[in-house]
Amino acid sequence: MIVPAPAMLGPGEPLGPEGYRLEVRDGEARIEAEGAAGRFYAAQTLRALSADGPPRDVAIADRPRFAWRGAMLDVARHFFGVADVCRVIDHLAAYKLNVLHLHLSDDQGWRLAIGARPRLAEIGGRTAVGGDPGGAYTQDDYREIVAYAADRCVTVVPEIDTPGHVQAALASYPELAGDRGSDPYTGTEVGFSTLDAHDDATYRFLDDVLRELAALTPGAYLHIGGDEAHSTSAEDYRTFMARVQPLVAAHGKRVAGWEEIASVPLLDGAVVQYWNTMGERGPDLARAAAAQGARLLMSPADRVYLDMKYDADTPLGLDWAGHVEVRDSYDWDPATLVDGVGEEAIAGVEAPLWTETVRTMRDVESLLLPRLCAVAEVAWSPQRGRDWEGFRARLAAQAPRWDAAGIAYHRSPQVFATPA
Ligand code: NGO
Repeated sequence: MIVPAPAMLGPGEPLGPEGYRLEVRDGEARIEAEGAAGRFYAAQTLRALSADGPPRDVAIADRPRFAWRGAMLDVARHFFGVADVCRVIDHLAAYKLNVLHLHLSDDQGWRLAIGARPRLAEIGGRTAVGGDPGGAYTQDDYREIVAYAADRCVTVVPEIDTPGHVQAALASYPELAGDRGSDPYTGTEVGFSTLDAHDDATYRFLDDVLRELAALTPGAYLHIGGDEAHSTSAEDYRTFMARVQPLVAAHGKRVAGWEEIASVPLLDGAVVQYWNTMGERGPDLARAAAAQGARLLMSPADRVYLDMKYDADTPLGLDWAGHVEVRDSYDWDPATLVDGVGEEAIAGVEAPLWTETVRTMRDVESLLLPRLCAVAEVAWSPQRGRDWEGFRARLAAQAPRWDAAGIAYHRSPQVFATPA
């Protein structure tokens, strides 16, 4: 029936900005909500209830467990145009996810035109993994994505990855590379590139980028990456983060970053994205973030990295964090994942889709669905209202709709009796 399962609030419980009451009686629907988001989610629920004909009578009182319910698309390793990104936003909105994090820059490509630094899109935009075609959004393209998302109650969180993962920027502006090399890069190694933490030109560059990015961003957060800066010393990383965070704040935004940023002092209001379930530092970094008063965004790779293979036969994807089947994405509780990081420290849940091996929308959808539905329910529904068997049955019922829409979802044997 519905994905995700409704919270079923008691009569006196507040709906909050995203909650709603929906009553259907004798074919007539009545909606109550405090704001536009609540009304939108009520309508999405009604749409799901009406998918196979007139809805039966129901009374639902619902609101989300977490305020940040997201997915990330890496448009840097492979580029996806406006229409593709809008289709991904449609999938998010259908399951009441409200954040699209766009990974806009990496070693292999730079994907957003910056007026003050035109070579970023011109040169950095040309490349992609494996010599595949590149691409970059004009600022109008980007505004179109942001507006399409806003119409569906989705906020775009843009990421410019720093101080590592910057080879496309160095190839565009070799003076930022010093003597470290500025050749374009189309491989898939990580951790070899870095900005210079001691060069003022680095911060003039980032100020230009962050100023234009902030102006394009109605949401509160700019994501500054911070992951896998293996060519930046710990001391330089600290220096760099102490100078970049105030730039974000100066443009009126809050900082988001991968878990590594918790190793340095953070500005108030920062969000730290926990991800690395294979390394030893992840849980310590998550606790360090909470101890600083930052809030955690839970993206455990062995649960919600949607670029991980489902099983050994999955043709696409990576497996450094193991295989991630639908049930792995569903059967976990964000509030008990890391000792010392409880419900109140958690901003939400986000599922990243990295695209080293992902080149087409069919590729994207086969990794996204059905795991995105599991992520959506983890982020929306209270833990006590969730169980795998019930979810599995509701998920299987989605398939005819996906078939009719020509969506290339993965027919996981955990969910579907018969393969494709
Ligand atoms: C890591 C790495 C990315 C890779 C991804 C592949 C983070 C935060 N940094 O996650 O560069 O694309 O794994 O799964």
